[in-house]
Amino acid sequence: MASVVTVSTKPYEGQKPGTSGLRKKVKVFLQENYTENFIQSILDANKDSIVGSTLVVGGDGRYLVKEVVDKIIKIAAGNGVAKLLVGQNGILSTPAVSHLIRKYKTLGGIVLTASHNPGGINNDFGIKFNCSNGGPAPDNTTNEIYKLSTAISEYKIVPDIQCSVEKIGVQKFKVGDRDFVVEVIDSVKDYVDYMKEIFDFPKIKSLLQGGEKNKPFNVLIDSMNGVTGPYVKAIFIDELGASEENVRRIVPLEDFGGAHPDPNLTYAADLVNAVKNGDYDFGAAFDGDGDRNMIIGRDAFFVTPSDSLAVLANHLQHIPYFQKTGVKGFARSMPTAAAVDRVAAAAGKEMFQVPTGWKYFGNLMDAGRLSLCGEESFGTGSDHVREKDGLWAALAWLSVLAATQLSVQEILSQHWKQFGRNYFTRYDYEECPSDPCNEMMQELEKKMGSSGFVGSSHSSGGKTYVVAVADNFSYIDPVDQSVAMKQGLRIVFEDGSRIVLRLSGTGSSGATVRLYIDSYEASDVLGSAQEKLAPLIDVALQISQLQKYTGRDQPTVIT
Ligand code: G16
Repeated sequence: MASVVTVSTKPYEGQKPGTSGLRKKVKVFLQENYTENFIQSILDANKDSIVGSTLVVGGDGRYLVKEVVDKIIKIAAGNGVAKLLVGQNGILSTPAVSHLIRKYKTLGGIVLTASHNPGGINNDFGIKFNCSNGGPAPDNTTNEIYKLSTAISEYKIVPDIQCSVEKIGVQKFKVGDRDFVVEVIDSVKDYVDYMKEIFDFPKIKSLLQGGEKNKPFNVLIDSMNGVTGPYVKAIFIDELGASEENVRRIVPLEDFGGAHPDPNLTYAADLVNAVKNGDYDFGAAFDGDGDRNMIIGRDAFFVTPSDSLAVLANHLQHIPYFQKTGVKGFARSMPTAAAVDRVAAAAGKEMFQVPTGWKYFGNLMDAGRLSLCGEESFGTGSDHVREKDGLWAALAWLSVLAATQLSVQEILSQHWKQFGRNYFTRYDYEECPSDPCNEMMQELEKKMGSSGFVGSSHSSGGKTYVVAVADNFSYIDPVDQSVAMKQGLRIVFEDGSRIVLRLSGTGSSGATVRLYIDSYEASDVLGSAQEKLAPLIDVALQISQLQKYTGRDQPTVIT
Protein backbone atom coordinates (compact mmCIF):
# COMPACT_ATOMS: atom_id res chain seq x y z
CA MET A 1 0.00 0.00 0.00
CA ALA A 2 1.34 3.43 -0.95
CA SER A 3 0.67 6.60 0.95
CA VAL A 4 0.14 10.25 0.10
CA VAL A 5 2.93 12.72 0.88
CA THR A 6 2.20 16.44 1.17
CA VAL A 7 5.07 18.54 -0.18
CA SER A 8 5.49 22.25 0.65
CA THR A 9 6.02 24.52 -2.33
CA LYS A 10 6.06 28.17 -3.32
CA PRO A 11 4.22 29.82 -6.20
CA TYR A 12 5.97 30.63 -9.47
CA GLU A 13 5.08 33.74 -11.40
CA GLY A 14 3.63 33.50 -14.86
CA GLN A 15 1.74 30.18 -14.81
CA LYS A 16 -1.00 31.82 -16.82
CA PRO A 17 -2.32 29.65 -19.65
CA GLY A 18 -2.19 31.38 -23.03
CA THR A 19 -4.38 30.80 -26.11
CA SER A 20 -4.20 27.07 -25.44
CA GLY A 21 -2.50 25.96 -22.23
CA LEU A 22 0.70 26.86 -20.41
CA ARG A 23 3.64 26.89 -22.85
CA LYS A 24 7.18 27.62 -21.72
CA LYS A 25 10.71 26.53 -22.40
CA VAL A 26 11.52 23.02 -21.16
CA LYS A 27 14.03 24.54 -18.74
CA VAL A 28 11.26 26.54 -17.08
CA PHE A 29 9.25 23.35 -16.49
CA LEU A 30 12.37 21.68 -15.08
CA GLN A 31 12.59 24.11 -12.16
CA GLU A 32 11.93 22.53 -8.79
CA ASN A 33 8.18 21.95 -8.29
CA TYR A 34 7.24 24.13 -11.30
CA THR A 35 5.42 21.30 -13.09
CA GLU A 36 4.06 19.84 -9.85
CA ASN A 37 2.58 23.24 -8.92
CA PHE A 38 0.76 23.57 -12.20
CA ILE A 39 -0.62 20.02 -12.14
CA GLN A 40 -1.82 20.50 -8.56
CA SER A 41 -3.46 23.80 -9.60
CA ILE A 42 -5.32 22.03 -12.42
CA LEU A 43 -6.60 19.39 -10.00
CA ASP A 44 -7.52 22.03 -7.40
CA ALA A 45 -9.51 23.95 -10.03
CA ASN A 46 -11.63 20.76 -10.24
CA LYS A 47 -11.68 20.12 -6.49
CA ASP A 48 -15.42 19.45 -6.24
CA SER A 49 -15.26 16.52 -8.64
CA ILE A 50 -11.68 15.27 -8.58
CA VAL A 51 -12.07 12.52 -5.94
CA GLY A 52 -13.17 9.31 -7.65
CA SER A 53 -12.81 10.83 -11.14
CA THR A 54 -11.26 9.49 -14.35
CA LEU A 55 -8.87 11.58 -16.45
CA VAL A 56 -7.22 11.04 -19.83
CA VAL A 57 -3.48 11.76 -20.03
CA GLY A 58 -1.22 11.94 -23.07
CA GLY A 59 0.94 14.15 -25.18
CA ASP A 60 2.66 14.69 -28.48
CA GLY A 61 5.83 12.72 -27.71
CA ARG A 62 8.05 15.74 -27.25
CA TYR A 63 10.91 15.95 -24.77
CA LEU A 64 9.64 15.73 -21.15
CA VAL A 65 6.27 14.09 -21.97
CA LYS A 66 7.19 10.77 -20.33
CA GLU A 67 8.59 12.39 -17.18
CA VAL A 68 5.52 14.60 -16.79
CA VAL A 69 3.14 11.68 -17.38
CA ASP A 70 4.85 9.98 -14.45
CA LYS A 71 4.40 13.09 -12.28
CA ILE A 72 0.73 13.33 -13.24
CA ILE A 73 0.18 9.68 -12.30
CA LYS A 74 1.72 10.25 -8.85
CA ILE A 75 -0.04 13.58 -8.19
CA ALA A 76 -3.40 12.31 -9.47
CA ALA A 77 -3.07 9.36 -7.07
CA GLY A 78 -2.32 11.84 -4.27
CA ASN A 79 -5.49 13.80 -4.99
CA GLY A 80 -7.97 10.95 -5.01
CA VAL A 81 -8.37 10.48 -8.76
CA ALA A 82 -9.73 6.94 -9.27
CA LYS A 83 -8.48 6.17 -12.75
CA LEU A 84 -6.23 7.47 -15.50
CA LEU A 85 -6.44 6.48 -19.14
CA VAL A 86 -2.92 6.99 -20.44
CA GLY A 87 -1.77 6.67 -24.06
CA GLN A 88 0.91 4.03 -24.55
CA ASN A 89 4.33 5.65 -24.04
CA GLY A 90 2.43 8.81 -23.16
CA ILE A 91 1.44 9.29 -26.81
CA LEU A 92 -1.95 10.78 -27.69
CA SER A 93 -2.75 13.40 -30.30
CA THR A 94 -4.77 16.38 -29.08
CA PRO A 95 -7.89 15.41 -31.07
CA ALA A 96 -7.52 11.82 -29.82
CA VAL A 97 -7.56 13.09 -26.21
CA SER A 98 -10.70 15.04 -26.96
CA HIS A 99 -12.34 11.94 -28.42
CA LEU A 100 -11.32 9.72 -25.48
CA ILE A 101 -12.70 12.19 -22.93
CA ARG A 102 -16.03 12.19 -24.76
CA LYS A 103 -16.16 8.47 -25.50
CA TYR A 104 -15.34 7.37 -21.95
CA LYS A 105 -17.19 10.31 -20.33
CA THR A 106 -14.24 11.32 -18.14
CA LEU A 107 -13.95 14.43 -16.01
CA GLY A 108 -11.43 15.75 -18.51
CA GLY A 109 -7.89 15.26 -19.65
CA ILE A 110 -4.39 16.66 -19.39
CA VAL A 111 -2.63 17.18 -22.72
CA LEU A 112 1.15 17.52 -22.76
CA THR A 113 2.08 19.60 -25.77
CA ALA A 114 3.35 22.93 -26.96
CA SER A 115 1.57 22.16 -30.23
CA HIS A 116 3.39 23.58 -33.25
CA ASN A 117 6.27 25.01 -31.19
CA PRO A 118 9.64 23.24 -31.56
CA GLY A 119 10.59 20.56 -29.02
CA GLY A 120 13.76 19.23 -27.38
CA ILE A 121 15.64 20.27 -24.27
CA ASN A 122 16.23 23.82 -25.51
CA ASN A 123 12.73 24.34 -26.83
CA ASP A 124 9.15 24.24 -25.65
CA PHE A 125 6.89 22.14 -23.47
CA GLY A 126 3.27 22.70 -22.52
CA ILE A 127 0.44 21.49 -20.29
CA LYS A 128 -3.22 21.99 -21.07
CA PHE A 129 -6.42 20.95 -19.30
CA ASN A 130 -9.44 19.82 -21.32
CA CYS A 131 -12.89 19.64 -19.73
CA SER A 132 -15.54 16.91 -19.80
CA ASN A 133 -16.85 18.07 -23.19
CA GLY A 134 -13.39 17.23 -24.59
CA GLY A 135 -12.52 20.86 -25.30
CA PRO A 136 -9.78 23.16 -24.01
CA ALA A 137 -10.76 24.69 -20.67
CA PRO A 138 -12.62 27.97 -21.10
CA ASP A 139 -11.31 31.29 -19.76
CA ASN A 140 -13.04 31.02 -16.37
CA THR A 141 -11.31 27.68 -15.68
CA THR A 142 -7.88 28.76 -16.92
CA ASN A 143 -8.18 31.97 -14.87
CA GLU A 144 -8.97 29.85 -11.82
CA ILE A 145 -5.98 27.55 -12.48
CA TYR A 146 -3.77 30.63 -12.75
CA LYS A 147 -5.18 32.15 -9.57
CA LEU A 148 -4.55 28.92 -7.67
CA SER A 149 -0.98 28.77 -9.01
CA THR A 150 -0.26 32.20 -7.53
CA ALA A 151 -1.13 31.08 -4.02
CA ILE A 152 -0.14 27.41 -3.97
CA SER A 153 1.63 26.25 -0.81
CA GLU A 154 1.64 22.44 -1.14
CA TYR A 155 0.95 19.56 -3.47
CA LYS A 156 -0.04 15.97 -2.80
CA ILE A 157 1.89 13.13 -4.36
CA VAL A 158 2.31 9.37 -4.01
CA PRO A 159 6.02 8.97 -4.72
CA ASP A 160 6.02 5.19 -4.29
CA ILE A 161 3.82 4.45 -7.29
CA GLN A 162 5.91 2.75 -9.95
CA CYS A 163 3.92 2.66 -13.14
CA SER A 164 5.20 1.81 -16.59
CA VAL A 165 3.32 3.25 -19.56
CA GLU A 166 5.15 1.16 -22.13
CA LYS A 167 2.74 -1.78 -22.20
CA ILE A 168 -0.98 -1.69 -22.88
CA GLY A 169 -2.92 -2.96 -19.86
CA VAL A 170 -4.38 -2.17 -16.46
CA GLN A 171 -2.23 -1.51 -13.38
CA LYS A 172 -3.90 -1.37 -9.98
CA PHE A 173 -2.60 0.36 -6.87
CA LYS A 174 -3.78 0.82 -3.30
CA VAL A 175 -3.36 4.38 -2.01
CA GLY A 176 -4.38 4.42 1.65
CA ASP A 177 -7.74 2.68 1.53
CA ARG A 178 -8.53 3.80 -2.03
CA ASP A 179 -8.06 1.96 -5.31
CA PHE A 180 -6.14 3.79 -8.00
CA VAL A 181 -6.03 2.41 -11.55
CA VAL A 182 -3.85 3.33 -14.49
CA GLU A 183 -5.03 1.90 -17.79
CA VAL A 184 -2.48 2.21 -20.56
CA ILE A 185 -4.38 2.27 -23.83
CA ASP A 186 -3.54 1.88 -27.50
CA SER A 187 -2.80 5.46 -28.60
CA VAL A 188 -4.52 5.19 -31.98
CA LYS A 189 -7.26 2.53 -31.92
CA ASP A 190 -10.24 4.49 -30.56
CA TYR A 191 -9.46 7.44 -32.82
CA VAL A 192 -9.05 5.32 -35.95
CA ASP A 193 -12.30 3.46 -35.22
CA TYR A 194 -14.03 6.83 -34.92
CA MET A 195 -12.64 8.09 -38.23
CA LYS A 196 -13.98 4.92 -39.87
CA GLU A 197 -17.45 5.78 -38.54
CA ILE A 198 -17.23 9.41 -39.68
CA PHE A 199 -15.88 8.84 -43.20
CA ASP A 200 -16.47 6.37 -46.01
CA PHE A 201 -13.07 4.66 -45.95
CA PRO A 202 -13.77 2.30 -48.90
CA LYS A 203 -14.60 5.33 -51.05
CA ILE A 204 -11.39 7.15 -50.06
CA LYS A 205 -9.43 3.94 -50.62
CA SER A 206 -10.89 3.61 -54.08
CA LEU A 207 -9.88 7.22 -54.86
CA LEU A 208 -6.30 6.54 -53.78
CA GLN A 209 -6.18 3.40 -55.89
CA GLY A 210 -7.44 5.01 -59.06
CA GLY A 211 -11.20 4.69 -58.63
CA GLU A 212 -13.41 5.69 -61.53
CA LYS A 213 -10.57 7.36 -63.43
CA ASN A 214 -8.39 4.31 -63.00
CA LYS A 215 -5.40 6.56 -62.37
CA PRO A 216 -4.00 6.37 -58.84
CA PHE A 217 -4.50 9.54 -56.85
CA ASN A 218 -1.12 10.09 -55.31
CA VAL A 219 -0.98 11.58 -51.82
CA LEU A 220 1.94 12.72 -49.69
CA ILE A 221 1.20 12.95 -45.99
CA ASP A 222 3.75 14.56 -43.68
CA SER A 223 3.63 14.09 -39.89
CA MET A 224 6.63 16.40 -39.37
CA ASN A 225 8.00 13.91 -36.80
CA GLY A 226 5.05 14.78 -34.58
CA VAL A 227 2.39 12.72 -32.86
CA THR A 228 0.28 11.98 -35.95
CA GLY A 229 2.87 9.46 -37.27
CA PRO A 230 1.25 6.33 -35.77
CA TYR A 231 -2.23 7.60 -36.70
CA VAL A 232 -1.12 8.27 -40.28
CA LYS A 233 0.38 4.79 -40.50
CA ALA A 234 -2.80 3.16 -39.16
CA ILE A 235 -5.13 5.19 -41.37
CA PHE A 236 -3.25 5.71 -44.62
CA ILE A 237 -1.14 2.57 -44.82
CA ASP A 238 -3.10 -0.06 -42.89
CA GLU A 239 -6.65 1.08 -43.71
CA LEU A 240 -6.46 3.01 -46.98
CA GLY A 241 -3.78 0.93 -48.65
CA ALA A 242 -1.30 3.75 -49.29
CA SER A 243 2.38 2.82 -49.49
CA GLU A 244 5.44 3.93 -47.53
CA GLU A 245 6.15 6.41 -50.36
CA ASN A 246 2.89 8.22 -49.58
CA VAL A 247 3.88 9.16 -46.04
CA ARG A 248 6.84 10.91 -44.49
CA ARG A 249 8.30 11.67 -41.06
CA ILE A 250 5.86 9.33 -39.31
CA VAL A 251 7.92 8.44 -36.25
CA PRO A 252 7.28 10.84 -33.35
CA LEU A 253 10.60 12.27 -32.16
CA GLU A 254 11.28 14.10 -28.91
CA ASP A 255 12.75 17.08 -30.76
CA PHE A 256 10.73 16.59 -33.98
CA GLY A 257 14.07 15.84 -35.65
CA GLY A 258 14.95 19.53 -35.29
CA ALA A 259 11.92 20.52 -37.38
CA HIS A 260 9.56 23.32 -36.41
CA PRO A 261 6.39 21.21 -36.54
CA ASP A 262 4.09 23.94 -37.81
CA PRO A 263 2.36 23.04 -41.07
CA ASN A 264 2.67 26.24 -43.07
CA LEU A 265 4.46 27.25 -46.25
CA THR A 266 7.65 28.15 -44.39
CA TYR A 267 8.06 25.32 -41.91
CA ALA A 268 6.56 22.61 -44.12
CA ALA A 269 8.59 23.76 -47.15
CA ASP A 270 9.96 20.21 -47.42
CA LEU A 271 6.52 18.86 -48.19
CA VAL A 272 5.73 21.75 -50.52
CA ASN A 273 8.91 21.09 -52.53
CA ALA A 274 8.33 17.34 -52.62
CA VAL A 275 4.81 17.83 -53.99
CA LYS A 276 5.96 20.53 -56.42
CA ASN A 277 8.71 18.34 -57.81
CA GLY A 278 6.91 15.01 -57.65
CA ASP A 279 3.86 13.35 -59.16
CA TYR A 280 1.42 14.10 -56.33
CA ASP A 281 -2.25 15.11 -56.45
CA PHE A 282 -2.58 16.01 -52.80
CA GLY A 283 -0.34 16.87 -49.88
CA ALA A 284 -1.13 17.36 -46.20
CA ALA A 285 1.01 18.16 -43.18
CA PHE A 286 0.14 18.17 -39.48
CA ASP A 287 1.67 19.88 -36.48
CA GLY A 288 3.35 18.42 -33.39
CA ASP A 289 0.14 17.48 -31.56
CA GLY A 290 -1.98 16.73 -34.62
CA ASP A 291 -4.62 19.43 -34.45
CA ARG A 292 -3.34 21.71 -37.26
CA ASN A 293 -3.31 20.88 -40.95
CA MET A 294 -2.07 22.29 -44.22
CA ILE A 295 -3.62 21.16 -47.51
CA ILE A 296 -1.98 21.50 -50.93
CA GLY A 297 -2.88 20.17 -54.36
CA ARG A 298 -0.93 19.16 -57.47
CA ASP A 299 2.10 21.41 -58.09
CA ALA A 300 1.82 22.45 -54.44
CA PHE A 301 -1.28 24.57 -55.10
CA PHE A 302 -1.85 26.06 -51.63
CA VAL A 303 -5.28 26.11 -49.99
CA THR A 304 -5.50 28.85 -47.36
CA PRO A 305 -7.09 27.59 -44.13
CA SER A 306 -9.88 30.14 -44.60
CA ASP A 307 -10.67 28.75 -48.05
CA SER A 308 -10.30 25.19 -46.82
CA LEU A 309 -13.02 25.87 -44.25
CA ALA A 310 -15.33 27.41 -46.86
CA VAL A 311 -14.85 24.56 -49.35
CA LEU A 312 -15.55 21.91 -46.72
CA ALA A 313 -18.61 23.86 -45.54
CA ASN A 314 -19.92 23.74 -49.08
CA HIS A 315 -19.38 19.98 -49.44
CA LEU A 316 -20.28 18.45 -46.08
CA GLN A 317 -23.00 16.35 -47.69
CA HIS A 318 -20.28 14.01 -48.99
CA ILE A 319 -19.30 12.96 -45.46
CA PRO A 320 -21.38 10.18 -43.82
CA TYR A 321 -21.16 11.81 -40.35
CA PHE A 322 -23.01 14.90 -41.57
CA GLN A 323 -25.48 12.81 -43.54
CA LYS A 324 -26.47 11.43 -40.13
CA THR A 325 -26.24 14.55 -37.96
CA GLY A 326 -27.31 17.15 -40.49
CA VAL A 327 -25.43 20.42 -40.80
CA LYS A 328 -26.00 22.99 -38.05
CA GLY A 329 -24.15 26.32 -38.09
CA PHE A 330 -20.65 27.37 -39.11
CA ALA A 331 -18.05 29.45 -37.27
CA ARG A 332 -14.63 31.00 -37.69
CA SER A 333 -12.25 33.00 -35.54
CA MET A 334 -12.33 36.76 -36.11
CA PRO A 335 -8.99 37.03 -37.99
CA THR A 336 -10.03 34.20 -40.36
CA ALA A 337 -11.15 35.46 -43.78
CA ALA A 338 -14.90 35.56 -44.28
CA ALA A 339 -15.10 33.04 -47.16
CA VAL A 340 -17.17 30.62 -45.06
CA ASP A 341 -19.68 33.37 -44.22
CA ARG A 342 -20.77 33.38 -47.87
CA VAL A 343 -21.35 29.63 -47.83
CA ALA A 344 -23.36 29.97 -44.61
CA ALA A 345 -25.48 32.76 -46.10
CA ALA A 346 -26.16 30.75 -49.27
CA ALA A 347 -27.11 27.69 -47.23
CA GLY A 348 -29.19 29.67 -44.73
CA LYS A 349 -27.09 28.48 -41.77
CA GLU A 350 -26.15 30.34 -38.59
CA MET A 351 -22.65 31.84 -38.75
CA PHE A 352 -20.53 32.79 -35.72
CA GLN A 353 -17.35 34.83 -35.38
CA VAL A 354 -15.38 34.09 -32.20
CA PRO A 355 -12.03 35.25 -30.77
CA THR A 356 -8.86 33.35 -31.67
CA GLY A 357 -8.81 30.05 -29.75
CA TRP A 358 -10.61 26.76 -30.29
CA LYS A 359 -12.04 26.94 -26.77
CA TYR A 360 -14.54 29.55 -27.99
CA PHE A 361 -16.25 27.06 -30.33
CA GLY A 362 -17.08 24.53 -27.61
CA ASN A 363 -20.22 26.10 -26.15
CA LEU A 364 -21.76 26.52 -29.61
CA MET A 365 -21.10 22.88 -30.41
CA ASP A 366 -22.43 21.71 -27.05
CA ALA A 367 -25.57 23.77 -27.69
CA GLY A 368 -26.10 21.99 -31.02
CA ARG A 369 -25.62 25.16 -33.07
CA LEU A 370 -22.27 24.47 -34.72
CA SER A 371 -21.12 21.68 -37.05
CA LEU A 372 -17.98 22.99 -38.74
CA CYS A 373 -15.49 25.67 -37.81
CA GLY A 374 -11.99 26.80 -38.52
CA GLU A 375 -9.24 29.28 -38.00
CA GLU A 376 -6.70 30.89 -40.26
CA SER A 377 -4.01 29.36 -38.01
CA PHE A 378 -4.33 26.05 -39.90
CA GLY A 379 -7.14 24.72 -37.76
CA THR A 380 -10.22 22.98 -39.14
CA GLY A 381 -12.62 20.72 -37.36
CA SER A 382 -16.17 19.74 -36.57
CA ASP A 383 -18.36 18.81 -33.65
CA HIS A 384 -17.12 15.19 -33.82
CA VAL A 385 -14.65 16.28 -31.08
CA ARG A 386 -13.96 19.60 -29.31
CA GLU A 387 -10.49 20.24 -30.72
CA LYS A 388 -9.38 21.06 -34.22
CA ASP A 389 -8.33 17.91 -35.98
CA GLY A 390 -5.61 17.76 -38.64
CA LEU A 391 -6.18 14.20 -39.84
CA TRP A 392 -9.93 14.71 -39.89
CA ALA A 393 -9.39 17.71 -42.20
CA ALA A 394 -7.25 15.68 -44.60
CA LEU A 395 -9.84 12.88 -44.66
CA ALA A 396 -12.62 15.43 -45.18
CA TRP A 397 -10.75 16.84 -48.18
CA LEU A 398 -10.18 13.35 -49.61
CA SER A 399 -13.90 12.63 -49.18
CA VAL A 400 -14.74 15.75 -51.19
CA LEU A 401 -12.16 14.89 -53.85
CA ALA A 402 -13.51 11.33 -54.08
CA ALA A 403 -17.08 12.54 -54.43
CA THR A 404 -16.42 15.31 -56.96
CA GLN A 405 -13.57 13.66 -58.90
CA LEU A 406 -12.08 17.15 -59.27
CA SER A 407 -8.54 18.28 -58.50
CA VAL A 408 -7.84 20.51 -55.49
CA GLN A 409 -7.25 23.48 -57.79
CA GLU A 410 -10.45 22.83 -59.76
CA ILE A 411 -12.47 22.74 -56.54
CA LEU A 412 -11.04 26.10 -55.46
CA SER A 413 -11.56 27.73 -58.88
CA GLN A 414 -15.12 26.52 -58.92
CA HIS A 415 -15.67 27.76 -55.37
CA TRP A 416 -14.32 31.25 -56.11
CA LYS A 417 -16.41 31.51 -59.28
CA GLN A 418 -19.52 30.70 -57.28
CA PHE A 419 -18.86 32.74 -54.14
CA GLY A 420 -16.13 35.25 -55.04
CA ARG A 421 -12.78 35.15 -53.28
CA ASN A 422 -11.47 36.49 -50.00
CA TYR A 423 -7.80 37.13 -50.69
CA PHE A 424 -6.01 36.54 -47.41
CA THR A 425 -2.51 36.66 -46.04
CA ARG A 426 -0.92 36.56 -42.60
CA TYR A 427 2.45 38.02 -41.70
CA ASP A 428 4.12 36.70 -38.53
CA TYR A 429 6.94 38.55 -36.81
CA GLU A 430 8.15 35.89 -34.40
CA GLU A 431 9.99 36.36 -31.09
CA CYS A 432 10.31 40.14 -31.13
CA PRO A 433 11.15 42.06 -27.95
CA SER A 434 7.95 42.27 -25.87
CA ASP A 435 7.97 45.87 -24.63
CA PRO A 436 8.04 47.64 -28.01
CA CYS A 437 5.35 45.28 -29.32
CA ASN A 438 3.08 46.03 -26.37
CA GLU A 439 3.73 49.74 -26.92
CA MET A 440 2.89 49.37 -30.62
CA MET A 441 -0.45 47.78 -29.79
CA GLN A 442 -1.26 50.46 -27.21
CA GLU A 443 -0.33 53.31 -29.55
CA LEU A 444 -2.29 51.77 -32.39
CA GLU A 445 -5.36 51.32 -30.22
CA LYS A 446 -5.07 54.95 -29.13
CA LYS A 447 -4.78 56.07 -32.76
CA MET A 448 -7.78 53.94 -33.75
CA GLY A 449 -9.85 55.56 -31.01
CA SER A 450 -8.80 59.12 -31.83
CA SER A 451 -11.30 61.46 -33.44
CA GLY A 452 -11.16 61.46 -37.21
CA PHE A 453 -9.62 57.97 -37.53
CA VAL A 454 -12.91 56.49 -38.66
CA GLY A 455 -13.44 58.16 -42.02
CA SER A 456 -9.71 58.74 -42.63
CA SER A 457 -8.20 57.74 -46.00
CA HIS A 458 -5.06 55.65 -46.49
CA SER A 459 -3.41 55.15 -49.86
CA SER A 460 -0.82 52.89 -51.43
CA GLY A 461 -0.15 51.45 -54.88
CA GLY A 462 -2.86 53.59 -56.45
CA LYS A 463 -5.53 52.31 -54.06
CA THR A 464 -7.24 54.31 -51.34
CA TYR A 465 -8.95 52.77 -48.33
CA VAL A 466 -11.36 54.66 -46.09
CA VAL A 467 -11.75 53.46 -42.50
CA ALA A 468 -15.30 52.37 -41.68
CA VAL A 469 -14.82 50.57 -38.33
CA ALA A 470 -11.90 50.47 -35.88
CA ASP A 471 -12.15 48.47 -32.67
CA ASN A 472 -10.56 46.00 -30.30
CA PHE A 473 -12.67 42.90 -30.93
CA SER A 474 -14.79 41.67 -28.06
CA TYR A 475 -17.13 38.72 -27.93
CA ILE A 476 -20.19 37.79 -25.95
CA ASP A 477 -20.72 34.03 -25.98
CA PRO A 478 -24.28 33.52 -27.26
CA VAL A 479 -24.73 30.46 -25.05
CA ASP A 480 -23.49 31.49 -21.59
CA GLN A 481 -23.10 35.26 -22.19
CA SER A 482 -19.47 35.19 -21.00
CA VAL A 483 -17.45 38.10 -22.34
CA ALA A 484 -13.98 38.05 -23.92
CA MET A 485 -12.53 41.55 -24.33
CA LYS A 486 -9.53 42.88 -26.27
CA GLN A 487 -9.19 40.03 -28.72
CA GLY A 488 -7.41 41.86 -31.53
CA LEU A 489 -7.26 45.28 -33.18
CA ARG A 490 -9.47 45.38 -36.23
CA ILE A 491 -9.65 48.06 -38.91
CA VAL A 492 -12.39 47.52 -41.46
CA PHE A 493 -12.47 49.71 -44.58
CA GLU A 494 -15.47 50.88 -46.55
CA ASP A 495 -14.95 48.24 -49.27
CA GLY A 496 -14.99 45.48 -46.61
CA SER A 497 -11.20 44.92 -46.64
CA ARG A 498 -9.71 44.31 -43.20
CA ILE A 499 -6.49 44.70 -41.28
CA VAL A 500 -6.23 42.79 -38.01
CA LEU A 501 -3.33 42.93 -35.58
CA ARG A 502 -2.84 40.87 -32.46
CA LEU A 503 -0.10 39.42 -30.32
CA SER A 504 0.16 35.65 -30.34
CA GLY A 505 -0.87 33.81 -27.18
CA THR A 506 1.05 30.61 -27.93
CA GLY A 507 4.70 31.68 -27.94
CA SER A 508 7.03 30.82 -25.09
CA SER A 509 9.37 33.81 -25.23
CA GLY A 510 9.23 37.39 -26.48
CA ALA A 511 6.27 38.59 -28.52
CA THR A 512 5.00 37.33 -31.85
CA VAL A 513 3.05 39.90 -33.83
CA ARG A 514 0.43 38.63 -36.25
CA LEU A 515 -0.83 40.86 -39.03
CA TYR A 516 -3.85 39.54 -40.93
CA ILE A 517 -4.99 41.06 -44.22
CA ASP A 518 -8.23 40.16 -45.95
CA SER A 519 -9.93 41.59 -49.01
CA TYR A 520 -12.91 40.37 -51.04
CA GLU A 521 -13.23 40.27 -54.84
CA ALA A 522 -16.48 39.13 -56.43
CA SER A 523 -15.14 38.30 -59.89
CA ASP A 524 -11.39 38.94 -60.09
CA VAL A 525 -10.63 35.64 -58.38
CA LEU A 526 -7.59 34.05 -59.98
CA GLY A 527 -4.84 36.53 -58.99
CA SER A 528 -1.93 36.13 -56.59
CA ALA A 529 -2.84 37.00 -53.01
CA GLN A 530 0.50 38.70 -52.31
CA GLU A 531 0.11 40.96 -55.38
CA LYS A 532 -3.54 41.73 -54.74
CA LEU A 533 -2.95 42.56 -51.08
CA ALA A 534 0.33 44.50 -51.46
CA PRO A 535 -1.30 47.97 -51.15
CA LEU A 536 -3.29 46.94 -48.08
CA ILE A 537 -0.21 45.38 -46.46
CA ASP A 538 1.62 48.64 -47.02
CA VAL A 539 -1.26 50.60 -45.47
CA ALA A 540 -1.19 48.25 -42.46
CA LEU A 541 2.54 48.78 -41.99
CA GLN A 542 2.09 52.57 -42.26
CA ILE A 543 -0.78 52.77 -39.77
CA SER A 544 0.76 50.41 -37.21
CA GLN A 545 4.39 51.50 -37.68
CA LEU A 546 5.14 47.85 -37.15
CA GLN A 547 8.59 47.96 -38.68
CA LYS A 548 9.68 50.77 -36.37
CA TYR A 549 8.46 49.01 -33.23
CA THR A 550 9.58 45.46 -34.05
CA GLY A 551 12.80 46.46 -35.78
CA ARG A 552 11.93 43.93 -38.49
CA ASP A 553 11.85 44.67 -42.23
CA GLN A 554 10.44 41.30 -43.13
CA PRO A 555 8.08 38.86 -41.44
CA THR A 556 9.42 35.50 -40.26
CA VAL A 557 6.53 33.62 -41.87
CA ILE A 558 4.15 34.62 -44.64
CA THR A 559 1.02 32.57 -45.13
C1 G16 B 1 -3.81 27.50 -30.60
C2 G16 B 1 -5.29 27.44 -30.46
C3 G16 B 1 -5.94 27.93 -31.73
C4 G16 B 1 -5.42 29.31 -32.09
C5 G16 B 1 -3.93 29.26 -32.20
C6 G16 B 1 -3.33 30.60 -32.54
O1 G16 B 1 -3.41 26.58 -31.57
O2 G16 B 1 -5.71 26.12 -30.20
O3 G16 B 1 -7.31 27.92 -31.55
O4 G16 B 1 -5.94 29.76 -33.31
O5 G16 B 1 -3.41 28.79 -30.97
O6 G16 B 1 -2.78 31.17 -31.48
P1 G16 B 1 -1.92 32.48 -31.47
O7 G16 B 1 -2.27 33.27 -32.71
O8 G16 B 1 -2.37 33.12 -30.21
O9 G16 B 1 -0.48 32.06 -31.50
P2 G16 B 1 -2.39 25.40 -31.27
O10 G16 B 1 -2.34 24.59 -32.51
O11 G16 B 1 -1.10 26.11 -30.94
O12 G16 B 1 -2.97 24.69 -30.08
